[in-house]
Amino acid sequence: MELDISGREVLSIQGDEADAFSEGYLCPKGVALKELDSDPDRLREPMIRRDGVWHSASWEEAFAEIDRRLNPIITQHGRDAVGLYFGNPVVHNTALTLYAPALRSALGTHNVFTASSVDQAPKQLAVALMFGNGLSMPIPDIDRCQYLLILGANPLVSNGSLLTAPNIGERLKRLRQRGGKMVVIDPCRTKTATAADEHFFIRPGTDAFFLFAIIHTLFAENLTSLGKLDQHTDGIEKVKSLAESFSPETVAAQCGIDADAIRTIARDIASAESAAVYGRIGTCTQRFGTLASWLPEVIHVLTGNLDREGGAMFTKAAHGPPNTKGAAGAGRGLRTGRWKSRVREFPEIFGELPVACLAEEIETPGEGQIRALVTVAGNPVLSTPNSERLSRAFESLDFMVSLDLFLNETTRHADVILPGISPLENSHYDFVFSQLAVRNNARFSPKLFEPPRGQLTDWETILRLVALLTGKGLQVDTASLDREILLQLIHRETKTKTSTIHGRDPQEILKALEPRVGPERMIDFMLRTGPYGEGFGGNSEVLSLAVLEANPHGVDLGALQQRIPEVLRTRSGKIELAPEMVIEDVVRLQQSLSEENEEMVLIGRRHLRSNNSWMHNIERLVVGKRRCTLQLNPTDAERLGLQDAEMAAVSSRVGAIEIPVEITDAILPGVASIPHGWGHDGLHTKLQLASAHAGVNSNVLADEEIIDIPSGNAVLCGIPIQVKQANGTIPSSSEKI
Ligand SMILES: Nc1nc2c(c(=O)[nH]1)N[C@H]1C(S)=C(S)[C@@H](COP(=O)(O)OP(=O)(O)OC[C@H]3O[C@@H](n4cnc5c(=O)[nH]c(N)nc54)[C@H](O)[C@@H]3O)O[C@H]1N2
Ligand SMILES: Nc1nc2c(c(=O)[nH]1)N[C@H]1C(S)=C(S)[C@@H](COP(=O)(O)OP(=O)(O)OC[C@H]3O[C@@H](n4cnc5c(=O)[nH]c(N)nc54)[C@H](O)[C@@H]3O)O[C@H]1N2
Ligand SMILES: [Mo]
Repeated sequence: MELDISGREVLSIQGDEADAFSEGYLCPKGVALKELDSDPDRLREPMIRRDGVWHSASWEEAFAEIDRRLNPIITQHGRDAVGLYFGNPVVHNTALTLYAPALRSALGTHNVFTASSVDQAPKQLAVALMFGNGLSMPIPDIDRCQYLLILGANPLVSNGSLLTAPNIGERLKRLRQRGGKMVVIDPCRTKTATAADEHFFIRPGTDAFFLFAIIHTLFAENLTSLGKLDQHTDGIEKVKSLAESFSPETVAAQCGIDADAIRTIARDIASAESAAVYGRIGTCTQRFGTLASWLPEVIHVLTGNLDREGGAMFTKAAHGPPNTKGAAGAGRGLRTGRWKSRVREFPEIFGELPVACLAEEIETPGEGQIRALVTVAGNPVLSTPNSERLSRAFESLDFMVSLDLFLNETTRHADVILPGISPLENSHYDFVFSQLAVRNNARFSPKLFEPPRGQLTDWETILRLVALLTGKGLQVDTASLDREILLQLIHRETKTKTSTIHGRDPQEILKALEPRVGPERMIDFMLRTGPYGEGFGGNSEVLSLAVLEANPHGVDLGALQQRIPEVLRTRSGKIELAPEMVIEDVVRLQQSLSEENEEMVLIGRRHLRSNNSWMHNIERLVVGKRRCTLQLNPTDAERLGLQDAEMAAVSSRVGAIEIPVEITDAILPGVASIPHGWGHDGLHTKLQLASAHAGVNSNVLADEEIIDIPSGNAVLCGIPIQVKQANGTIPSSSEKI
């Protein structure tokens, strides 16, 4: 983006027309960085809560308080007594991404939770088992694709996510202009569905049936054609036999989609010059999340669209992610279950436990009980299931510390809040989303402003915590700790046979990175040892941080390239089409074929001017028509005796809320939708504007006991609910804004 500034003031923000990737597109939340930066509610000093009252504190006081209260808990009860929750913005903040691992290992707890388990965990599990690494996501090559099937995603509003494509609306328009076809499968006629050639309503939670029926058709009609993938794939016969029982006729009623329509989609995918299937929140956060995330990749393989131009391809990010490291073509695969959650005995995956298990781990006494919690850029009280239980559990903790920008629904339970700095005071390099992008590209955004005097940067804050947790005390030299951490990374790289700096002297590499420090030094190191880097060979043309600094509009590294078999890191060196851990769950799917449908289920939705739970304190993002409503189909509204804008009472096994109704035929009968991230009740928070546009928290209704079994991901789409008229309450005037 392009920012016009004067002194410490932002005059305007707009898209950067010259950017190598964005085409100048900017979403309203980007423009809102100006207000985020100047928001008077944004915390600028550490806060300590004593006897229920918040006090601003100096950094020294805040760290002393953490040392005084957290360390004795660890000494007395062990490292597992501390829980750790990383929220979604950890991956949007370069310093947090780079230094979070140090905090994690300093804490040394098994009780690690992240927003992944209310999001993409099933997809990561599926691709890790199939391709050997959790970040080896096949990305729909939408700039060259000729047939795109979208399930449970609304990229015209969300702009992608596991498919990073700025200005995706324009890109999808071009897909159709060049004769390509776009089909959307969603219980809602979303903005994306409206822009597609075809939209089919689907009953929530039934995508695995639908996808299996496509695969059934591919085999039944001899439409499979693996091409070069054939020699790299194991498990085809297994998939074929599993698909046998899911004919289009068998699943049509469950899905609510015609058998003929399913067959046509299967034939169209098979005959298209290139095709990709993209599933997102609707396919991940549902009861068959892992199956519905695995099956699109099976379709890609069976139709030869995996690793094909215009199909689904593997991005090769410049910072050198794991699927560019080590020996090419095979690896260690995924190991899971190295430890288990204490109460539900859920196995660890990628070193973490499902956040749906967090409350019970705090509440249940015994060895390993969570007594203290550290949250980093997360708002689990609004974002994860059974909010009221979680809120109570947080209140019962002996100690809680949060790294955040705001005093909100989660951090109000903390004893100490350590404020992050403004995004404009942080430099930025996008690790995660450059690994998920539809073009290989890299860019670096330097910080615009110095943080206020005395304010710690995000990486210094984490290193101070690391120091006090590892016995280095309160007075630590963060610069030397930073050097130590980097040296470990360098050592590991110089010991790796396949690295471009194998066998080199770590001190020499460290010296070559001078005079940079902190995140910039790490980024430079990663770029120079990455797949486009110069390997510290002195070639200044090749990618390094200096090159990115000289190219402020970013560097285009080209369209996605074929990467099979090089990208694979499975033990077998093959694509594992039928991983054990996934196909075990097919039995559960088969059983549910004969289950009675729930009368009413809840799903969620997103809005262009809303970002999960935390950007509602910005005027330009909350003004306008009321958005936190219960969408209902007219037939349901009539059956329930509910009028438009009337208050409905909605309840589930775990909670109840009241919310105004919005009647729309864009939603399937039997399905209701509420956006998540609202419910800013204003109690003990400092979010003035958000409290005036409070809305209600849909996750009060989400049931922490209903999870996708293989991944442990929370089910946020397809929650059984009851809806009725509320007792005469009318919406407050502020709600009407
Ligand atoms: N404006 C905006 N953009 C965002 C975000 C935001 O909050 N606001 N959040 C960001 C984040 S963190 C993420 S993870 C992404 C998410 O990106 P998306 O997944 O594209 O976003 P959603 O709008 O939640 O779309 C999910 C869709 O799934 C549908 N759905 C629900 N249940 C089912 C089902 O069982 N089957 C099928 N087929 N569909 C179903 C819903 O109707 C909805 O249209 O967006 C990112 N971008
Ligand atoms: N029902 C339902 N629930 C959902 C979803 C859904 O579709 N439906 N979507 C799920 C998804 S996809 C996601 S990703 C999760 C998100 O879950 P979370 O990550 O737990 O929640 P966020 O709303 O993203 O809150 C982010 C927090 O980070 C803080 N923050 C933002 N930037 C920074 C920073 O730079 N530094 C620091 N220190 N703090 C910062 C904000 O103030 C806020 O408190 O929600 C999930 N919950
Ligand atoms: Mo997300």
